[in-house]
Amino acid sequence: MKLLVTGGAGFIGSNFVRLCLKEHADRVVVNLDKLTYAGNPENLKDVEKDPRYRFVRGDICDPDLALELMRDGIDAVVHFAAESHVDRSIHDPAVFLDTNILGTHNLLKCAREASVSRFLQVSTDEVYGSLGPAGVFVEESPLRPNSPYAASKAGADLICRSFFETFSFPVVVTRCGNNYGPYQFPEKLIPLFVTNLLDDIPVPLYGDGLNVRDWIHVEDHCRAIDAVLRKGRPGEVYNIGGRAEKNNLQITEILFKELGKPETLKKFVKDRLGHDRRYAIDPGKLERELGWSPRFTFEQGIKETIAWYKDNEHWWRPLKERVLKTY
Ligand code: NAD
Ligand code: TDX
Repeated sequence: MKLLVTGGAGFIGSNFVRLCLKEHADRVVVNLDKLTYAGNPENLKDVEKDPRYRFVRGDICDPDLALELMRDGIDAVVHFAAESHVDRSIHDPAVFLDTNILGTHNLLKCAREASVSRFLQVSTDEVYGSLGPAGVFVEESPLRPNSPYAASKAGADLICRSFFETFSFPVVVTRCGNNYGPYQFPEKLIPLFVTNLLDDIPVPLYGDGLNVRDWIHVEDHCRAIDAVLRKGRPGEVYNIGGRAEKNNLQITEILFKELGKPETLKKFVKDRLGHDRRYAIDPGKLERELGWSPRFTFEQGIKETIAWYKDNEHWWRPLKERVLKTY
């Protein structure tokens, strides 16, 4: 199977490309990535010479390039490329609309033209909006996105839906919770806090620190995407989650304990605008229909992740500079 992976130089995309090459000898992977501030060829250094892997630097909004790549025997598109950071979308929404909505439409249009037989849209639980203290997101939950990022992903999901309903184009959509693991850009909560603490720099907790996210190890997310790619029903949405709800203060306490750091490094700061209070995902459909289940508990996954950042300072140190320069 020949895959076009978009955004494969980012956090989740690079973990997915590595998993594909390692576990599926029959797979060829073309990685289309613009290398924005979040894209990093270092993430796939270990596979760059693999004859089954090809990197193409380019924009998913470029119609000629996308069509040319897809016409070169692509069987399926796995679409990760996106602007992905909520805080940046509050600061400047425009690029989120260009990449996440128009870019997705461009890929769908080209994939349809090239008769690609499967298109997997990697989406997020944030399209469902925010929950109160009870309840979970199911695939039928209404889309109520609150940040420009979430709205742009919801827009992309709906264009995907329209391609299935209108053209019978075989699209599947996955919606996952918060990922953590190796190669995550250090602007997101866990890698930001871990790398700050390793340098004895205070960690900024937004608001009261009680916002809840549903965490999943990136490898479990990638295995779920792989299951949907192989066995998911066209036109369907599959929620992905690790049943590991934690508030930000609990995450912070775990990191402080694991790294042996003093409470004085904990700093409450002004809240994020429109900060969603709680996400919780029911991954039951994926478990029942496709036989997926997570391999990592949060406790095991976070220990391994902290160890990875400790051992890979050469990877994250230059990116900390980049976080500051690109805002
Ligand atoms: P990331 O920001 O680490 O990586 C995004 C990648 O997309 C980068 O390599 C970047 O260079 C590339 N890219 C951006 N704009 C592009 C363009 N116009 N053309 C080509 N490439 C472009 O993001 P991530 O955290 O790995 O997220 C990947 C996908 O998964 C996104 O679609 C995101 O919405 C979704 N998602 C993320 C999470 C999470 O917790 N990180 C959870 C659920 C869903
Ligand atoms: O410095 C911080 N302090 C803080 O308290 C940062 C960066 C975050 N937070 C809080 C905000 C959230 O409640 O931590 C929580 C997690 O924040 P992020 O890591 O920015 O993730 P989130 O906004 O939940 O979105 C993530 O999960 C869903 C990804 O960035 C999205 O791409 C994905 O769709």
